[in-house]
Amino acid sequence: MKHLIPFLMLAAFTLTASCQEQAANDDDKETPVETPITENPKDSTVVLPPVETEPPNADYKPAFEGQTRINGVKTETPYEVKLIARGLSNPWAVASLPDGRLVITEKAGKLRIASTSGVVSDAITGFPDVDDRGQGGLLDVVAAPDFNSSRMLYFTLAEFAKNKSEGSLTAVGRGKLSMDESRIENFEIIFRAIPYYDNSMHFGSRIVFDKKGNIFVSTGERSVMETRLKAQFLDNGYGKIVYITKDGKPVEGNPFIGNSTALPEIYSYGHRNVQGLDIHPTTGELWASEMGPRGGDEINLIKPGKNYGWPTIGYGIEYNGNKVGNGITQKEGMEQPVYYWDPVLSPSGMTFYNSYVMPEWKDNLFIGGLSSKHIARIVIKDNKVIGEERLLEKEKQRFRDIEMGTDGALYAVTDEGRLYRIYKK
Ligand SMILES: [Ca+2]
Repeated sequence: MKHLIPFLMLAAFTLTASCQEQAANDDDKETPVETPITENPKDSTVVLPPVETEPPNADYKPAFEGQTRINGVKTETPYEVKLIARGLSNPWAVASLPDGRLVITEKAGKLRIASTSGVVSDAITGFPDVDDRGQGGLLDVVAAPDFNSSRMLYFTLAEFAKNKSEGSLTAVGRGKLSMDESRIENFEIIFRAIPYYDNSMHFGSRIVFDKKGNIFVSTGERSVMETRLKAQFLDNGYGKIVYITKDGKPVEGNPFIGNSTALPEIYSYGHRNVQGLDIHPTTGELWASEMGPRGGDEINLIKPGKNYGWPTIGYGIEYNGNKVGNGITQKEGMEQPVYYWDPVLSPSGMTFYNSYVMPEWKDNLFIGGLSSKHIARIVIKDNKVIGEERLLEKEKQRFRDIEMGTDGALYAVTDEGRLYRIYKK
């Protein structure tokens, strides 16, 4: 399916193709026109050099070919990028409602609903006080699978202890969107990643429903040396992915049920700060993006009971230049990332693409990059990464979250307060 083209020809192709990604027009708020689908799926036919050209932070070697710096790819289907809203206040998550509109959290503790043309509602209230210092706040949101009848939305947040001096933790809460869409009713916490800790870092915090109607939630290890080691122990909620029912209870069959020293909600462990989660549309498996230290950002395929290695193994170094721990990248009993970046992507929210609108993107993974200021398009085949592309680099935004809309468009929010729509031209 793939064939190599001489690089001289590639240069010409790249120049033409780059014009497809239009500069966003800040004043353009017109309703986009939907394009009827007339074409068959295209094969990815072009193989480019790796998108990363900067030197790595660490001199570690990958565990297998293609684990980092995979060849570049370029989307051939013409698409357009529109800035449809701006002025959001630190949006952290964007998620679809069944009617196609979008719910967007703002870190300080507000929710808004946006139309696909970018008309944004007033703030929806009804949340408890959140710890919005640093990386905390009202974080992820997702609609319950039965939202049309239940009107339930699920959230993650940094929840303060009753005594605020004890700090905060990653919690999962839920509430009902009132009929007039002005407030969240009967908000309640259904899960807490214990214990509380008083800092403002590494809350993890993505939430995703699976086909059974259960919930995966990621947590962080709270960053400091004292807490990061907890990622390797099962008696706490730090650096984990948990699997819970819609009522916050451990799912029957969870891997550590029956282990008296383990929390029964834990599904996987040894994570640093997983800020992206989604379920592969074809395989049904859970994938995660994980923020590493300096270098060492990862994509992981999550399996029950597995240890993903942090802080014992990894491909990054400390921000001060030291090794992390003993500076090893592999250990028996610990999972290798499917893919890693050095230097950083700074991955945040992510979504698999699963619409007929852009057949070329089917089952591709789109990950928001923070310090890297682009969206990474990752092509996956047989659970291996086979291509990488950078999207929206020209926008120079910190991409916090990305969602595939029910209309087959991609929607992305940025720390700078923007909402983008990416759609077939
Ligand atoms: Ca890892």
